[in-house]
Amino acid sequence: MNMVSRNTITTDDFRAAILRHLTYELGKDASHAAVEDWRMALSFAVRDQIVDSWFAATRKTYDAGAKRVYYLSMEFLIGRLLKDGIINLRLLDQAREAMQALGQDFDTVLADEPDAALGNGGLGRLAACFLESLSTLGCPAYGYGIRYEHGLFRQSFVDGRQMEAPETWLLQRHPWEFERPESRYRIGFGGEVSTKAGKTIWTPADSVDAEAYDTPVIGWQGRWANTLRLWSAVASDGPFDLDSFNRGDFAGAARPEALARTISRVLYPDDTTEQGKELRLKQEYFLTSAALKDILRRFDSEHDDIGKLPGKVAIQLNDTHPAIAGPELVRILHDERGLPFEEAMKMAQACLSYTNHTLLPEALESWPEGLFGKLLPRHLQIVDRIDDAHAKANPSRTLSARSDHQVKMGELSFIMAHKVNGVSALHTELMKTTVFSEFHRLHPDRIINQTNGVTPRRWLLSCNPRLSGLITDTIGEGWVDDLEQLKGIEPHISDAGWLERYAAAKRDNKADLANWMAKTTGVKVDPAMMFDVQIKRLHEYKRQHLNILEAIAHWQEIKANPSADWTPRLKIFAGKAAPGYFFAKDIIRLINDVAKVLNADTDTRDVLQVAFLPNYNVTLAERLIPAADLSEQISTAGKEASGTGNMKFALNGALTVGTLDGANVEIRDHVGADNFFLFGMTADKVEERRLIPDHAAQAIAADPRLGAALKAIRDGVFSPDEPGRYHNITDNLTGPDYFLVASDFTDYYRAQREVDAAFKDKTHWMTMAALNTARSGWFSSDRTITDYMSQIWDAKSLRDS
Ligand code: NBY
Repeated sequence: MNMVSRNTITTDDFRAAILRHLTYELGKDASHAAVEDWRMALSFAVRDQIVDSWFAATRKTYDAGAKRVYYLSMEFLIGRLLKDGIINLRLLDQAREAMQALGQDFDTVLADEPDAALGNGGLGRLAACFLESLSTLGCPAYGYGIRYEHGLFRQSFVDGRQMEAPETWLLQRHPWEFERPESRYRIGFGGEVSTKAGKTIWTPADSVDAEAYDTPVIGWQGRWANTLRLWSAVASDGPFDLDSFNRGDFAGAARPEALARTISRVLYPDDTTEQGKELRLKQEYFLTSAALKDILRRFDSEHDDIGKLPGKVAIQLNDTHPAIAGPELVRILHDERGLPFEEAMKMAQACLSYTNHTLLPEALESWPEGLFGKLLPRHLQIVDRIDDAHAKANPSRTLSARSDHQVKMGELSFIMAHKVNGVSALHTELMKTTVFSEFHRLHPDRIINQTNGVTPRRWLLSCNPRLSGLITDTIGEGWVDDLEQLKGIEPHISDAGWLERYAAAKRDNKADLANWMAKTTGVKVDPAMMFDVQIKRLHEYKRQHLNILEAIAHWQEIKANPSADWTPRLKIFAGKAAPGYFFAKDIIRLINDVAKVLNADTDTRDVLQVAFLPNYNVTLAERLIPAADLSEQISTAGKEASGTGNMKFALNGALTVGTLDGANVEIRDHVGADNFFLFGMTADKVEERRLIPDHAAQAIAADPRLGAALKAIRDGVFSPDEPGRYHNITDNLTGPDYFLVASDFTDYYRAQREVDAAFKDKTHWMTMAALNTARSGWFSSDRTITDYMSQIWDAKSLRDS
């Protein structure tokens, strides 16, 4: 491994490059430049360096005639890119020094960058980590997505309630992308299907054009760069209708363009599913069709035998959102290129693979056949032929991509993929026994597990410089792209001096967070408190309400005995609720109301506080995770497919309080059961428990603390101006309680008191924290991607060629 810790460009040359961009690209004089101008100039100077290795990688791929991986995803939650680029190019020292020499505060310039939130949560962030690992590993790859004008909404609170405002990351110029007007494809919708001379012809009624924007994705040490290609929708027939314009109808003249652009206007903010929304299906087909056209154009430019396609092209479907790729590829190969149907289908299957991210029934995509057929008439016919071919080759007819007048995208993806993967060991086993059990019996080799991972460049090296500095001091920097090397710190943990340095990094990170919170939210907290963090989308299965119920019960216990030796704790929440998910929004408001009462209570506030930070995004996660003592991973077992935040926390030395769900199971296996606070029912027990009609009532009767906490909510202790405000929540938790909050409460409360006791012994706590860091190397997305490459894509690294 290359041990040079600094890029070879000099600070002076780099400074000159920044000034050159400021002057000639942005047209600004240094004495009049604003922070934004400096950020752009710095970004362009960094980008120059990226472009060189980007071209080199492209050239190598062409020269080798190599297979490429295409990652199709409706979401890429990339966050800020400037620091990421600087770190991977090892330009941190030069960039800091150059900005200083130019009289600019480096951190202020970095903080000026908008957070590109082109995703909802875990699925979108996973796609971003995967792209970075693909580049680090030197695997030729493209990410294909949509260039949403507006990403995930901005969240604020008014009287504790979530407010949504449009997100506007493109208001300023996005310095990382290159517009590619020459890469433009026509995407058709609707219309008619006819046959002529034995050939089927689809004549769409409407169309929009997809225009490409490329962002280079640089890997560690700048040794390889791949492309994230995002599609923007524009009107097929030019920017405006001249006839209308000439008649003086200016609004009408602009209408076609406005209509076309709607397709890439905004990210759907629902992290389960937007069932049956026509625009959503249009977006899915828009992405998929543009990507496939681009893939085949690239293939045709290098090869003249379509039979080679599976050897040169691997297409990964990030959940079912791009599942229309199955029928679309068959349509192209059969209708347009004349392959026999079954051969076209086999070839498509050999190229395609599918990742499942959820078992929640309400999140499995299906489309009413009327809507589907109206928008994609030819594809509906092809879905039926796919079903016929599948049924002919296999004994069972019950397994169908079309049933109950719906097109089932999970089933369709399963049939059209040569590999189907889950995202944690438990989730993959549950796929085999629940949603895909019959398919699994028919195709026992198709389902495989690929436990998720996270990129250590962003989620340790960049976000936690204090800890990564200590690690590099201790074992060198090989860990950055070989994370299992973290094991090398384990022998040092018993050294009191070393452990003190580990503890100091955490302490300083917490102090930074406390200062930042005081500055931005006015909330004053003592960094000596335990920082207990739950950050993720709001969802009943993730059980933020279990966490706040425990806070209430604990508060009541402290109030009854205020002078006891309580462990001071700050509970931090952050996360967005889908705008139409009213129950989740009630949970946010409840947490904010509880925070108001607890934080004002002079009897208890020295030992228990609650803060809900607004507008959770990648940047906030990078700030919170290094400062966390405790990571809340408390989903109802069997419901969280994997989780990836759980991995980031463990890596950064937060201990987990968690259920045996998703990748928690594997985290506990790796870090050791002694260094993990386990509670709650297993997935099997959850299913059993739900069969008891009054499971919630029984749990409440058995635990007076739970009853008292629920009563306080119901009586309006946290909403005195409107006592009934949370009856919807209490009615649910005392009644159906599908996610078993009440039934898991008692064991959760017990585990939290164990956490309190453990936190008092600082040496023991820090030892456990450091063991979490040392043993989390397996959760690198480099490991995940290496396994996808060999087990799914049959793709090779070209980095060292
Ligand atoms: O994918 C998440 C899982 O919940 C989490 O356990 C896992 O770690 C992560 C990566 O594998 N799923 C997720 O984030 N899903 C979405 O964001 C999502 C977004 C849109 C839609 C459905 C799900 N949709 O139907 O529009």
